[in-house]
Amino acid sequence: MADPIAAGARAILHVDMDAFYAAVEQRDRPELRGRPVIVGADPRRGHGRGVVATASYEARRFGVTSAMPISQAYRLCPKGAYLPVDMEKYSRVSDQVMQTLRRFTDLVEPVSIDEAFLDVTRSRRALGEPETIARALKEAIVGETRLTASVGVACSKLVAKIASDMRKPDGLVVVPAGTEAAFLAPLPVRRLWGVGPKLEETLLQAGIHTIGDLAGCDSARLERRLGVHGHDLVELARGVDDRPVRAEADEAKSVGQEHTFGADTADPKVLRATLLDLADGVARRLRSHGLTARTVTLKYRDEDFETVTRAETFEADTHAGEAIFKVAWRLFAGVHAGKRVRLLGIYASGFGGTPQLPLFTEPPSRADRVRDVLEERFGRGAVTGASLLPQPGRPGASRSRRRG
Ligand code: DCP
Ligand code: MG
Repeated sequence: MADPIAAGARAILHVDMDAFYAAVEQRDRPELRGRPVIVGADPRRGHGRGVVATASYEARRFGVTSAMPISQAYRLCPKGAYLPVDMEKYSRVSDQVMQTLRRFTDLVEPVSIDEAFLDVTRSRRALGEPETIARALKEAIVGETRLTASVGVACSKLVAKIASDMRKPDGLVVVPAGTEAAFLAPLPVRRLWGVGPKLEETLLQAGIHTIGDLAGCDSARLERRLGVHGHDLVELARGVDDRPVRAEADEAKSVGQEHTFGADTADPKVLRATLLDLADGVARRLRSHGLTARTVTLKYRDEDFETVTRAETFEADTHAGEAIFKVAWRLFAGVHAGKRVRLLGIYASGFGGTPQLPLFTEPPSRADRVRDVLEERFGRGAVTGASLLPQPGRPGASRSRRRG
């Protein structure tokens, strides 16, 4: 029998809906229940084209998986029901699920369309043990949406996320405090957060197959061998992960702008230009409110709907487009592994909120001032991305010519 999560530790839940798109379709079309359902067919391009977004568990028995070409799925499972993606509907259901989760705590961090972390440490007095909360939460989701979710309960995001995946569908896995390392040890290294295909290969070549192998490594030696991150990796393998659950409410206290691409893109020029444009927009909004910001947050969503946010704090407050872009670009470089990007956003927060020019920050650069004036006169869009502004000697402009 599992011990309850230790009283002083954090209680983190990871919730992930089961076969999400397919489950929504089976819910809405009873004739599809119990049948293999494959979502991702593109009716405009004929059923043989496109990739599988997801497959119901019945279809997975035939070997059909996400991201597989539809044509291959057809060969494996010719009797399946092939449906187009109805993004609007799934987004609506996703909102409903997130609302349900927020009844259990304010600390809900959605990470993709069907997945979220919750920190219920402070809900325990009112709602009971984390496992009790997890059961109530699963019931609430079924009650509100008639869909099932799998839940992992642990003291960290890393372990909770791996746990939610262990007994899908409709699973509940609790990893008691102190048993993280033992829980992780038999799993393959690729299950660890941050281990992509390239790093996996390097580790396998070094004879490190399981997370337990990794946990037993000397981090200094590993660091020499891998170049970087050795220490962090070994810590993660031992189940040490202090990342906080970040509620989206943070975004409300910030000035921000997002852009969803018409078609997902990996074109570095487009991505860079978009970030420049977003940084510019955020800087302009800050200036128009007389605000400066201390923290820049990048929101990044890839073609698989995986969403990450990364933040960095300045030494001094700023409202300059260039400074915001520089940080956003650095954060972007840290998360972008080459997948196609669906959405980018930049948020500025931690306001030095006096509605006047702050004393200790640089005044707006000449380029920023010029742009504000032009746009006030001619409207938004009168001036294009910062890199296109013809200002000789302006760092943003020359940098873009060099790298762009
Ligand atoms: N998705 C997609 N393309 C991918 C992966 C996922 O479009 N390559 C979409 C469809 C999924 C949804 O995102 O339904 C959620 O992704 P999950 O990885 O959570 O997969 P499922 O919820 O479908 O199945 P599981 O029960 O394994 O979580
Ligand atoms: Mg899911």
